[in-house]
Amino acid sequence: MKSRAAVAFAPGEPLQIVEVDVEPPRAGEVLVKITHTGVCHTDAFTLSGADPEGVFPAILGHEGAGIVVEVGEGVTSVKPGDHVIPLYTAECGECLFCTSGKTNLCVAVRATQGKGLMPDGTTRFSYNGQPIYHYMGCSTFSEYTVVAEVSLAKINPDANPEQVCLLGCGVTTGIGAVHNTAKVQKGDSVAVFGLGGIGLAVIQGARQAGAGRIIAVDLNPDKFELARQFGATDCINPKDHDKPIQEVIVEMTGWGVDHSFECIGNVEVMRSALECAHRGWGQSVIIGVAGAGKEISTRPFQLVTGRAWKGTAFGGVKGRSQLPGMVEDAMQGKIELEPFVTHTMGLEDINEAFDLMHEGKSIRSVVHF
Ligand code: NAD
Ligand code: AHE
Ligand code: ZN
Repeated sequence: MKSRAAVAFAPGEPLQIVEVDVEPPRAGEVLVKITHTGVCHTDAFTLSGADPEGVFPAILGHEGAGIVVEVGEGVTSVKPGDHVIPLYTAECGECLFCTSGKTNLCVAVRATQGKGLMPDGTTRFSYNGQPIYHYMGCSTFSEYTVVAEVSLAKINPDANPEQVCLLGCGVTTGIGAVHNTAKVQKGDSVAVFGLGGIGLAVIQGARQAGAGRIIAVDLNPDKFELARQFGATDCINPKDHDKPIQEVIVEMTGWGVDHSFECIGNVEVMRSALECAHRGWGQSVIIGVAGAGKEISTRPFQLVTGRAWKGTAFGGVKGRSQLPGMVEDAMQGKIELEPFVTHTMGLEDINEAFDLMHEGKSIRSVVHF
């Protein structure tokens, strides 16, 4: 079948809106009509060429919502008409990781996913007879996409897709990082570096957890209003200080914060986030994705004196078993999504979503088909 899609033909170039060919779903696969997709910084990261797993030409996008159109052989958990959210972190329920009870990092389709391929090692997309790669097992920048059955969460059909698509990545990641990875407790202090969709979701999660002080950090002061609305108690801009921001936060709090979160993808900021954590027990969670070749560093003394460095993917959330409940939470107002959607646009204007992100003007742009 034909599908309108935004194709990344080469790194660093704007996406091109073209009509691609989509093959039917094979065994264990599902054809989904995407109705809405958010644009996450990770899409921009891969488009920039900094992603070691970036392959081109590809159809990016991994924060979508849609409706099942057709299922391949053996698919039993979804049927045509079901409303779904594609998952870049699959949940097969059977692999070593799924059965460990320790992680959401299912490996069922991860190896082929990282190569831009379906689990059988081929691609369902082509343009003028040339293959187009998939992206993060989702490729939500296409009106029709094919995903593995294990990469689909079935959700309440009454949910607002323009908002719940954000549970496909940004909001789930931030909230999940707070509850599943850091396990923030009532009264704990928190510092959040980077106030995009991820950082603001961390703030929302921290407030849900009953955190005491929530210190929000960004270079762009335009982000502070929404951060306060979500629950930040202090907003600080590193540009306003003549000493390292970790020193500022340690001075503000006495010994540092119980939990810090890096939501940017900047290895220097990752160091600041670790070093503003409380002596003896503070922990720092890396959420941001750093480019090829980047490495983190700190004095080992920072760890010797009790700080811990952690990381999280998709907020530790198991997509098929936990995301439907998060959609219900959003429908009941327990998770607030509306303020994240600062811009909406049709697929033809998707490059504007990337421009708005780079200019610091948007939190989330949601593209509709
Ligand atoms: P975004 O671009 O919307 O937000 C980033 C924010 O960081 C912006 O407000 C920007 O002004 C701020 N910033 C940039 N440099 C800064 C600095 N030096 N100090 C302070 N603030 C700074 O991005 P996003 O969509 O919120 O994504 C954030 C990061 O999280 C990205 O690296 C993305 O790839 C990553 N991410 C990771 C996961 C995961 O599962 N681990 C999931 C989603 C996104
Ligand atoms: N491809 C990159 C890694 C990118 C990465 O870390 N992705 C996050 C999700 S970002 C969503 O916006 C993730 O889930 N990581 C775990 C995984 O299995 O990909 C690289 O460095 O190769
Ligand atoms: Zn994302």
